[in-house]
Amino acid sequence: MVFGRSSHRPRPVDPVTLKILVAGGFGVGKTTLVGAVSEIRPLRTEEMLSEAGRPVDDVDGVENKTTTTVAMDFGRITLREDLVLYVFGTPGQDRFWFLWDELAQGALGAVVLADTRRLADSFAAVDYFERRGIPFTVAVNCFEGADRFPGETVRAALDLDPEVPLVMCDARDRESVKEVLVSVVEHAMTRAARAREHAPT
Ligand SMILES: Nc1nc2c(ncn2[C@@H]2O[C@H](COP(=O)(O)OP(=O)(O)OP(=O)(O)O)[C@@H](O)[C@H]2O)c(=O)[nH]1
Ligand SMILES: [Mg+2]
Repeated sequence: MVFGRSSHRPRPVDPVTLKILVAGGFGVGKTTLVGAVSEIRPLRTEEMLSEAGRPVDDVDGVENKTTTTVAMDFGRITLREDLVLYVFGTPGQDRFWFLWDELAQGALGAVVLADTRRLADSFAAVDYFERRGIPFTVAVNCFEGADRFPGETVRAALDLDPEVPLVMCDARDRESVKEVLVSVVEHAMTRAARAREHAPT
């Protein structure tokens, strides 16, 4: 009997790992989204919202919010046996913008989470990814009590290119968040394939 590696044994696949960013305005549910979908205990960097921060922390619409992300969220999700996503949540407040360039390095794509009560808070994230050519999906986090708008209205308000996917989601729901992530991956893959087609040979 010969011991050793059998050529017949199915080889475990090395999964492709992709980095996805989750961005959007203050309190739209980024930390919630990463926590809902992650299969590992998510890394969080939450700090208490303080009295001192009250003049600059706009909690209108998320009055029950007691903490805010000061560096990033990190989670992992296996979408398929051969496809693993590392999901990085960004801090929502303007004063942490300096961290974004670091977080965006090597990202395949992004989610811009939006709250229809405070759509303008997500403009900056849309601009950021457009300017850097990073493919993104806009996901409207449907908070209870927030008016539901047709996708076209949100699209127009955010001035999105027609190719940018827009989906409705519940950031607390794993399956809903998975659909958002699948949308980002598909969109990024389509864009990459198109770029390859048009690349000079
Ligand atoms: N009702 C409802 N509440 C939500 C939903 N998503 C998030 N929340 C709540 O909204 C608040 C904000 O959520 P976070 O996940 O901390 O938001 P964030 O975008 O990470 O906030 P920053 O990091 O401070 O920018 C929390 O109190 C959540 O429990 C949702 O879909 N529905
Ligand atoms: Mg957060």
